[in-house]
Amino acid sequence: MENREVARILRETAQLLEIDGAIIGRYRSYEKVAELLYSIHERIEDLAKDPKKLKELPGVGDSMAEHIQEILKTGDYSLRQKLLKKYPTTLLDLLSLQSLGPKKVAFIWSHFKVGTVEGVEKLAEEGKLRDLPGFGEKSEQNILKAARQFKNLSGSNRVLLNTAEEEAQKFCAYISKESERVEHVTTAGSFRRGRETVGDLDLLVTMRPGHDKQKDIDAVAAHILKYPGIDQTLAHGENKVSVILGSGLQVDVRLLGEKSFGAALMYFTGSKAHNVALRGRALDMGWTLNEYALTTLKGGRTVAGKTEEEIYAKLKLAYIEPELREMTGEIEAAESGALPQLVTLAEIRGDLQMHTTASDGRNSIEEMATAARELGREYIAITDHSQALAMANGLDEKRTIEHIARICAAQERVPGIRLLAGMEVDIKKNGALDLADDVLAQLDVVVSSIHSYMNLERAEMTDRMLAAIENPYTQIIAHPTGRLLLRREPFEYDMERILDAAAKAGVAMECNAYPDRLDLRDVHLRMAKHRGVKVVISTDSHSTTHLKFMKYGVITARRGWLEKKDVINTLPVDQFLAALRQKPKAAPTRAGATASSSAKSAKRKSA
Ligand code: DGT
Ligand code: CA
Ligand code: CA
Ligand code: ZN
Repeated sequence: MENREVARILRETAQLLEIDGAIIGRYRSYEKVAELLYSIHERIEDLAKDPKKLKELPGVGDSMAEHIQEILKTGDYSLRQKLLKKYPTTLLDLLSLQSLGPKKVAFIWSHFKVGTVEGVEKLAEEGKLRDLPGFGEKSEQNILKAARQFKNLSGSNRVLLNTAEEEAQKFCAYISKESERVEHVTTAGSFRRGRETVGDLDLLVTMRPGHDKQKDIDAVAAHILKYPGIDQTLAHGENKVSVILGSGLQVDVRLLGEKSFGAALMYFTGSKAHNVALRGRALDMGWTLNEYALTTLKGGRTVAGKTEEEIYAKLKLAYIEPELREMTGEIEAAESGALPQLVTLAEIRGDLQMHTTASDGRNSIEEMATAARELGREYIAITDHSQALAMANGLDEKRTIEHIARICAAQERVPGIRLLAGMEVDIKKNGALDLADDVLAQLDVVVSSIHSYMNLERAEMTDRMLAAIENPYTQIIAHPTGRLLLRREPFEYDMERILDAAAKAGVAMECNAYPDRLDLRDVHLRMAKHRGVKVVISTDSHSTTHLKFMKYGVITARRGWLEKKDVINTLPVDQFLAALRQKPKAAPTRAGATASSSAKSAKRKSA
């Protein structure tokens, strides 16, 4: 189990205890350990192997250690389950609303016996919350807003791209074991188009030539239905199997002969709107297009069907990459030869956001550098959090200077990849940066981002962002909208003004590749491109295992129509550094006073 999963169970227990009227010391003890688990770098699973080590953690005594062992062993905690028998499970949803703490939830529960998000939304709409002690009109509005957001975000069963990919890989590998009959297993649908979340997974199974009779298809279908990951079978037709996996993800599998492969792949990749346009185009040309083939209207002779490429060619269109098939101008562009040459993962040379044990990462500078080098990166920026993010053990000025020196020292030990000294510097409520200018001046890369006061009004948030962009030390804005997919809405601000300002200042916008973020998102990246804003795709890794998330950022960039020239971390390191906004060499107030040294000498050495 991950630390955060254990922490979630402890935190929920604390909240339920508070609602239950437990004394403050009791629920606080759970809360404190939950907070601790978010901030330590060791895996709780590893610590728990040695009971002594577990009890060395602050706030963990004999009984808490036992609770943690129970959670690790059973995946849940008996006290939490007991409390959930007393109260509706939906109270946990209510507790997850940012504007509702346990006190307010408890009050609403005892007063109205309302324990669901819908119920609270209704109370807020009817104005029944504002007069309660400790609520007020503003708080009622916030609760209403949070309830609506919650419904939007969680109302679907969509999953993140990486979750879908893990499930797809396992299932495809299993299906491929029927190797006598199965030629290829290919993903289609929204997953192939690289949408940020996936509703259900669509798989295409092609039968080997000579093995596409119904009895072979039936045999493969029978094999598929024996997949251990299946929770429930929804449908089993002639050439279709639909199942629900244990994780809740639905998978639609189609089985067909290789002659139809291109037509089927095209059809099941979608999007629906793109398919409709292609079918209309085929009709205008005297053909019909379906999942089996492109055929003549009269006589039904097959014109194309084996590959997508030949179908697009017959329709007098350049090949359209799956990421572009959303009916946002791709057909016109394919017609006139104006499709972009989309950026590829192989073109990415650098990764400009990652964390180490200095703040909230799991691995050391050297471990991150070695792992990035193995993935073929030519340069990385180590960007730990700054002091305002106390929860993540953010660095103040003194620690930042020490950290720069450590990055330079690590460079000596990890050749073959250039290490840039960076920081992910917090943008404060007023738009100021969280580190002093003379320290910012010494960094190779300043990445600025917002992690607090995320619910500001649109005008205030716009001004705050503009101030951060206009700060001469900001070079990259990280995860610019702050959204967390399926969990948190983006900040409210005027994106057009922000992008105009970024273009003018030469500040790069990040396409954060972390699968929970994908921020900027596709449509915003396309807006950025139109304005000539430079884009950097970064993983925001908090462990070496996250470095491979780069591919999700690239997919998102491709959905934003970005080309190699739009993404500056496709450049070799020196050109990349030159493409960044050039920040003042030293603080204007203390010119020359601190122009260190270590960062610069490292630059010379590894060039
Ligand atoms: P999702 O699953 O909500 O993330 O999105 P998709 O695009 O994967 O949608 P899905 O799974 O319903 O269908 C997969 C593809 O199959 C879809 O992109 C286009 C095609 N398709 C499915 N049903 C129809 C249909 O009734 N008409 C047409 N033209 N295409 C369809
Ligand atoms: Ca789908
Ligand atoms: Ca589907
Ligand atoms: Zn961040």
